[in-house]
Amino acid sequence: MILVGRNLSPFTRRVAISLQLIGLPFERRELATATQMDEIRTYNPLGRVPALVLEDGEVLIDSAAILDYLDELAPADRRLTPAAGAERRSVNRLVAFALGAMEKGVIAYYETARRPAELQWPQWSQMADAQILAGLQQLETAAAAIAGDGWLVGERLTQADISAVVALDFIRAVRPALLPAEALPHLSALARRCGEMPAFAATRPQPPSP
Ligand SMILES: N[C@@H](CCC(=O)N[C@@H](CS)C(=O)NCC(=O)O)C(=O)O
Repeated sequence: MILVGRNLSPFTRRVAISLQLIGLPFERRELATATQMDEIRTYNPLGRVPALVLEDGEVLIDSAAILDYLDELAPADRRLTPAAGAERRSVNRLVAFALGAMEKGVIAYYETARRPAELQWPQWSQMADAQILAGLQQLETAAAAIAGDGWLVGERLTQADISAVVALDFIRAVRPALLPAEALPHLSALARRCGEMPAFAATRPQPPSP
């Protein structure tokens, strides 16, 4: 399989980490949306990452759809989202907060770093920042309830942990001023713990160049 997209894209990174944790081998095409859109369109007509090219050439798009397929391939004890029940709903709820923070992070980053200064609308990025913080705060509350070396939902690491940590790392990379070092201590502790795992360490995003 070939994963298209860079680790700075949190949607791509959560797929990269999931592939590694499930134990599925894959190659990377680290294409950037800002400069390599034409090539990205050859995989996804929308010009978005991630895309995952399967062995037979079929191309999956959108991280949620890709992760849904990866869970189909995973042995039961490596599924990242439970197949049914209360734990599935809890994972999906936390993932929705993480995805919301990621989406609003992309918006705030584009508005403040990519849009020409004279066209920027500060209220727009401020609203996005408030939504980022609201999403991350929900993840912090869930992380505060973790006992010891536990996980956000159930007895083992799930997509909730992956997406929560990826969201936090992404916001720290693209909106560093939004989160002082002491902010979100429980979520940060979870991120440090995950950061020791090769799948997270090897995909850590670099802050974008100015
Ligand atoms: N819902 C999509 C979001 C993907 C997304 O927004 N990707 C960004 C990169 S972080 C992108 O491709 N942006 C370029 C664009 O939308 O034009 C997913 O989960 O895969």
